[in-house]
Amino acid sequence: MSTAPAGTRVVHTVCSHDCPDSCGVLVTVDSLTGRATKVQGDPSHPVTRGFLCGKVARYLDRVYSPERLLYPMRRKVGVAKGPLPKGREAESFERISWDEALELVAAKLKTIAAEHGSESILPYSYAGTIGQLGYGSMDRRFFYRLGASQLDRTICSTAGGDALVSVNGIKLGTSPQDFTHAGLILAWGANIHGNNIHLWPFIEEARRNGARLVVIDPYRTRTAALADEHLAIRPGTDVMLVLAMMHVIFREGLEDREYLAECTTGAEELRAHALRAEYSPARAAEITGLDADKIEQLARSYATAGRGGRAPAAIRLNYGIQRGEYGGTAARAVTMLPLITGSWKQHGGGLQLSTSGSFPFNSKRLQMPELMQSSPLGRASRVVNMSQLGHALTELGEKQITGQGIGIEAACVEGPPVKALFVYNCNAAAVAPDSSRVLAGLRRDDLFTVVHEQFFTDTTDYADIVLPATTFLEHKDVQGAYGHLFVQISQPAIAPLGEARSNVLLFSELGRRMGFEEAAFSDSEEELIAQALETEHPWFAGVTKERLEREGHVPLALPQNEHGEVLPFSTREWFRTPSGRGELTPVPRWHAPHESRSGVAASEGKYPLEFLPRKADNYMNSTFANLPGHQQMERRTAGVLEMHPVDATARGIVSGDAVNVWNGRGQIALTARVGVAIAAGVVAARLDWHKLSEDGANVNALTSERLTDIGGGATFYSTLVEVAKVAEIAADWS
Ligand SMILES: Nc1nc2c(c(=O)[nH]1)N[C@H]1C(S)=C(S)[C@@H](COP(=O)(O)OP(=O)(O)OC[C@H]3O[C@@H](n4cnc5c(=O)[nH]c(N)nc54)[C@H](O)[C@@H]3O)O[C@H]1N2
Ligand SMILES: Nc1nc2c(c(=O)[nH]1)N[C@H]1C(S)=C(S)[C@@H](COP(=O)(O)OP(=O)(O)OC[C@H]3O[C@@H](n4cnc5c(=O)[nH]c(N)nc54)[C@H](O)[C@@H]3O)O[C@H]1N2
Ligand code: SF4
Ligand SMILES: [Mo]
Repeated sequence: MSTAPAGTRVVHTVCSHDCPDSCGVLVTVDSLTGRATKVQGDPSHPVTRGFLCGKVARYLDRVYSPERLLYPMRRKVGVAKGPLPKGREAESFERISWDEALELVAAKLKTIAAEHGSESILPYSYAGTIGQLGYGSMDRRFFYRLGASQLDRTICSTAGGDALVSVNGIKLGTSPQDFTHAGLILAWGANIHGNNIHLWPFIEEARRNGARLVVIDPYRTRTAALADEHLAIRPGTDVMLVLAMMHVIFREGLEDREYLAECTTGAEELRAHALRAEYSPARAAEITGLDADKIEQLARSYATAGRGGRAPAAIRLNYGIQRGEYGGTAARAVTMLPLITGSWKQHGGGLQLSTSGSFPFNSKRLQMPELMQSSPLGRASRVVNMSQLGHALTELGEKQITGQGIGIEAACVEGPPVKALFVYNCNAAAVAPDSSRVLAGLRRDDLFTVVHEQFFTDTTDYADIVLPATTFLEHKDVQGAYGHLFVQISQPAIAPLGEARSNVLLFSELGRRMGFEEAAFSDSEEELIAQALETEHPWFAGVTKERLEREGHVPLALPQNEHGEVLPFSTREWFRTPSGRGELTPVPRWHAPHESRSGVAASEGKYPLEFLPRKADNYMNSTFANLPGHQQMERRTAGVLEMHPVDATARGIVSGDAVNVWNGRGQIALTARVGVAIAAGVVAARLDWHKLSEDGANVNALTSERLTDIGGGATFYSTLVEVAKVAEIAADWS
C-alpha cells in the first residue's frame, strides 16, 4: 500500500458498484477534517493495477454531491406520488428524525401484515452495492423473519448464470490475468471497454504478443471499434452462430475427442445434432446476418487456435447475450465451445462469464433463511420475480390471472396484493422493464413505499418515506468479484455523511423496532464479516479477516497444476454438475425470440425494428446519471436513437431529426443519429432516468416483462419498436 502524505491517511476500500472488476480503491483522507481528498486504484491489486474507470475516478463528486440525501424524510401530506422536478424533490418531503422514521415504518409494516398478511410486503433490491453485507445479510434476515414475500433477483444475470451452472456446475472461469496468454480472444456480448475496463490491459498485452480480438455484438461498441474484427450479429441469434461453429468443428474433426470422452457427457448427441443441415454456415448466415465464410473462418480459427504449440482461444462471454428471450440457451451454447475444443486445458484458454461462484462466502450464515420458520407464516413465503415488478404491483391479488394484459406468463400469480414495497440498492422505477406498469403500480395511494437511497431518484419520487444510505467510503464490508479471483475488505474511510446509515444498520435497527428478539439482529458489521468467512472450504484457506485487514486483498486458494497455473475445467475435478462432467445435453436449439425480426410479434408487422436499450459507458445502469460531470462524459449519447441509413431513409429520417420510438407498451422521444454503429433492422438508445429524459420516459417504457427461457430473467434486448419522425406523427394526428 502506498504511504500517505503528512497530515493524511490512506484507507483501503473496494468499489462496490455492480461491475465485474471490483476494484481495490485507496482513499486519501485528511486527518484533521476527516474529509476524503483523493480516490485512486490500488496499484498493488493485480487486476485494478492502479487505475479506476472514468465513473469512479471522480467518485468524490458523488460522495460529496450537494444533492446527497442526508436525512430521513416523509412525504408531505397532500403531495401526490409521481415525477418531481430534479433538484427540488426535497420540497415535497419533510425532514424527520431516524427515530420517527423507524417508528413510522415499523408501525406501518405491522398494520399491513396484520391486515393483509405478511406476504403483502415486498422487498425490492438489487446491486447498488455488491459487498456481501450490503447486498444481502441483515436485510434478508429482516424480511425472512417478517414473513415478507421473497424476491427472485433475476433482473441481470440469472439466465446466463443458471446456464453456466447447467453446463459446468459452477460460476467460475478463466482469470482476467490469464487472458494475456490467449492467441485468440472472442468478446461475445461483452462490451469490455465500457463495462469491464480492467480486462482491457490484459487483452492489449495478449495482442502485443500477436493475439487477435474478435467482437461478436450487434452494436459497434468502443470494444468493437478497437477490435481486429467485429461481427455485427443480429440480436438473439447467437445459438445459431454457435451451432454452425460446432457444425464446422465436428465436420472437420477439429474437436478434442480425448477431452470430450474424459470430461463431458452428451458429446455424441451434440455432434449428431450440430451436423444437421439446418445448422450449416449457409443457413446460419441467413439467421445471424453474418457471412457464411466468416462463420467458417471463425469456427476454424477458434478450434485450431491452441494447436501446434500456438496460444489458445479464450472467450469473454458477458451478460449482454442473455438479456434476450432465449438468452439462457445462447449462454449454454457458448459455454459448450471450450468443452468441445478442450481449450480449458491450456493456459490462456477457456471462458469467463462470471467468477462469482469461486467465492465460498457463507451466505446462508449471513442471510439466515431459517428465520422464515419463525415468521408469522411459519413457512417459506411466496416468491415474486423482480423482472415482473409492474405485474406484482398492479395485478397480484387483484385478478389472479397469468399476466393476460401483457401477453406473457407471470411467474407469481398467488397470494395477497402488494401493500408495502421496501426499495434499497435499486432504482426500481428506472431499471425495471415495462415502466408504464411499474409506475402505475408505484403511483398507487394504497401502496406504502420506503426507499433507502443515496440520492433522490426516479424511485424516491414515489416514496412515502425516504431514508439516507451510505456509500462504500462510509461503511465496512467484505467483497468477492464476478470478474476476478481476489477477496477484499472495504474499510470505512470517512464518517457517514449527514445521518446516512448502512444497509446493515438500517435493518438491524428496524428489526429491533419490530420486536424481533433474535440475537441475529444485533450482529455488528465486524461479526457479519466473520460469519461470511466462516467456512471450511479449501478455496478460502488463508482468507481470514485479520489477513484481509492487513493486506486489503487476498487471492482465492484455487487448485494449481505443477506449473502453478490455475486451469479451471482442465480436469474432471472442477465440474460441479450432477454427472461430474461438462454437460452437453439437452442440446441447444435455436428459436426466434417472440419479439425479433423472425418472431411471432414481427409477423404482425406493426413493430419491425429490433431495439437495444443499452447501458451507458460512463454510468452504472442508472447510477451516476444525475451527476453533471458524468452527464458531460455521456453527452454524445444523451437522448439519442442510433439507426442505420437503410432504416432511416425508409422513414425519411436524417441525423438530428426528432423521432418517436414506440410499441404497444409505450413511447419515447429521441433525436435520431444515423450511422453504422448499428446494423440495419436494429436501433439502439441508452438507459437514463425517466425524469432526466426529454419527455419524462426512458427506454424501459418500451421493454416487456417477458422472461428468459432459463432463470426467469429480464428480456431487455428482445424488444420490437417502430420509429417515425415527430413531424409526420403530428401530421397523422391532425
Ligand atoms: N460503464 C458501465 N459498466 C457497467 C455497467 C454499466 O451500466 N455501465 N453495468 C454493469 C452491469 S449491471 C453488468 S450486468 C455488466 C454487464 O456487462 P455486459 O454483459 O457487457 O452488458 P451489456 O452492456 O448489457 O451487454 C454487452 C453487449 O452485448 C450486446 N448484445 C446485446 N444483445 C446481444 C445478442 O443477442 N448477442 C450478442 N452477441 N451481443 C448482444 C450489447 O450490444 C452490448 O454491447 O456491466 C457492468 N458494468
Ligand atoms: N433498459 C435496460 N434496463 C436495464 C439494464 C439495461 O442494460 N437496459 N440493465 C439491467 C441490469 S444488468 C441491472 S444489474 C439492473 C440494475 O439495476 P439497479 O440495481 O437498480 O442499479 P442502479 O441503476 O445502479 O441503481 C442502484 C441504486 O442503489 C443505490 N445504492 C448504492 N449503494 C447503496 C447502498 O449501500 N445502500 C442503498 N440502500 N442504496 C445504494 C444507488 O444510489 C442507485 O440509485 O438494471 C437492469 N435494467
Ligand atoms: S465501476 Fe468497475 S471499473 Fe469502475 S472503479 Fe468500480 S469496479 Fe472498478
Ligand atoms: Mo447487471
